Amino acid sequence: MLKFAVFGCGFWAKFQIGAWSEIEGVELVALYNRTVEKAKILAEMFHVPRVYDNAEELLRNEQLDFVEIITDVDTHAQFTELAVKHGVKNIICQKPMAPDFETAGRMVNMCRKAGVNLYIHENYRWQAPVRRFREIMDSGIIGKPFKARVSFLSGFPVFDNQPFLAKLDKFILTDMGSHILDVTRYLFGEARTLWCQTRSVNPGIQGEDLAVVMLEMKNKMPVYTEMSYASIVEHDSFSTVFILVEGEKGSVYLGPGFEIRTTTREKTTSEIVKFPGYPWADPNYIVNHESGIPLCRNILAEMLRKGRAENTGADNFETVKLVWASYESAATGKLIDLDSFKGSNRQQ
Ligand code: 89Y
Repeated sequence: MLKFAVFGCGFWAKFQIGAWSEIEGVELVALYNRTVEKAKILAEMFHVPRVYDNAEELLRNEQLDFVEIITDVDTHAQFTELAVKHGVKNIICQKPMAPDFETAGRMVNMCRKAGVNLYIHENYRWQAPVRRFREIMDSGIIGKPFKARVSFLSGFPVFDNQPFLAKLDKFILTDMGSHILDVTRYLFGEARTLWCQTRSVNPGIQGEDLAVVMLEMKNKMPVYTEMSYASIVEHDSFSTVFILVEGEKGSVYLGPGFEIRTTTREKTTSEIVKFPGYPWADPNYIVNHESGIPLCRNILAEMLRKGRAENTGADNFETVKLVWASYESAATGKLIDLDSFKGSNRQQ
């Protein structure tokens, strides 16, 4: 039985704890939140024995195999450092890893030097339709892929559940770009260059709510990605992603209703990807919330030395790099070479 604690009891905590509650072999022993009342609500819901409003006290009192940090992004580094100092050997941190590229780099290095495993709770690549999409693509039925589009266009009232998102200076690329660009890496490997444009469309929000990122992958594929919370479209992508990949022998399209359509010169076949629902999950986010379960299982397998985790800090740093290279490109109008991107020299 691995014992763990969760730091932060905001909107996403319920769903990440919900995912762990479906998994054998782990026990959530304590919750921390600045406002302890919020921790008490989740403690009651998930039968967690102890709550704290002091993170150091929690770390002093509890014997932990791992912690999961689900606090505001600005505090991820601070809680990571605190956990490292208290000898926690496995740290899972919510995406986006950090509020900027440099801090993410520091977190990865700090954990590496301390011999601590850092994992990032980045769930979109674990969504059932995305996993199935990759299986079909890898089966060879469409031949060698040569081009793709990864698209998230939504008008979902996202600020109702997560009002702080409207106050972020950097919004959609950090919030959704982290997912969309990570799915792009999961499906097509690393990128060589990117070029990005951003816009702010919704009135009254601080950051950008539209971004278009054009990548050239190292395997030479051009990949067009787009993300928006300003879109009024017939088929809203919330809370998944639509993907089209074209290959020499056909194409695969993941679209509305979790339907995957595979087209060759002979025919088009269709399958609807099915996955279970859970009482703790919000039906509007169901595919998103469900994906926490395979993600947590994968990290647990590595902690138990029974497998390799995909979402390591070092791996996710490559996604973070794409996010911040996109901001750099949007600000300068330049194509960014990713091998030489070391962060922005300009004042952000
Ligand atoms: O914060 C975001 C996430 O990770 O998935 C959807 C979301 O809740 C709003 O964009």
